[in-house]
Amino acid sequence: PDNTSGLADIFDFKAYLAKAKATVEQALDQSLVPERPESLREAMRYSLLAGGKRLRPILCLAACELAGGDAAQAMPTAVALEMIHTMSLIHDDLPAMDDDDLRRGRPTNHKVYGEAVAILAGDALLTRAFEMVALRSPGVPPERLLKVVGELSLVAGAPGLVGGQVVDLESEGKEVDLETLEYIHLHKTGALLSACVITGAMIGGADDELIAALRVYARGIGLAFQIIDDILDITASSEVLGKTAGKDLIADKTTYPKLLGLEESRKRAADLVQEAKGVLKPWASKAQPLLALADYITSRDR
Ligand code: GRG
Repeated sequence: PDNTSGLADIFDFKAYLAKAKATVEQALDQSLVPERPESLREAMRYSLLAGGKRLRPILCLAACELAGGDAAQAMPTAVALEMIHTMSLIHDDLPAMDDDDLRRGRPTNHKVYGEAVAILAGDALLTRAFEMVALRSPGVPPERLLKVVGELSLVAGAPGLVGGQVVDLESEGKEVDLETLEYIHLHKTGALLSACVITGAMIGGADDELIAALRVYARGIGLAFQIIDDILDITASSEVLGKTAGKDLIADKTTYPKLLGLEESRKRAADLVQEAKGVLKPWASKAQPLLALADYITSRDR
């Protein structure tokens, strides 16, 4: 039935999220078979199946449906996006980078399997991500898959996550300006979030107009996501001096609240979300999951 009026128009986001998360968890669980050697498979599974909000795959599936596609066709790409996200977290936690002992409430990958295996598990997840798209996406026209591979290669590499991480590392202990801070966030976090909706939409057969709107949407929610992250670091640190917050205070990391103040940061995040939602207006009720996800990202408390 067409959800265009009356009570049927009330979108049950909680149910949507729970269902999407469950299907994603199942697909992630099935994505690492067969895998040899067993020790590598265990290290890959340890981080890939460690929980997390699964925001990236869910954004991908929602964008595919918005574009008129079948979400099941985008699932291998949704899994690929979570693999890239997970490998970036494994590598980010390494002693050579952030040197973290805990991730998602558990010991980090290298703490359990050692640095060499953690690096290789990350490498294997990154390459498996491309395999998911190129070789494990039945039924999707090859020209769409080629576009998805292109998009993923841009956001994972120097023009995306890796570039953002390098600028972040180079900025450590320095006062950076708003432009540099936004560069870091747009590359480290925004690029992959953007790829989620763009690749999902590509698989669903989106036209240029929808792709352009989704790029604006994704930039908005990506930056808002990071501003909220910075705000949560501060508010959490004033409650309990948690590990991340404590470390950030010591490293004197530049954050939005530091540059703009807490109130202005909150306002900036809210404005970005409004802008993101605004561009999807022409797609009306079909955009409901993405509209609700934009709110969810800014209302989260962890
Ligand atoms: C991709 C080739 C390649 C290399 C990675 C290490 C690195 C280069 C980049 C670092 C990227 C990084 C750690 C970005 C931060 C991303 C971020 C906002 C993580 C938190 O995301 P949530 O809140 O976490 O979605 P959950 O646990 O819910 O998935």
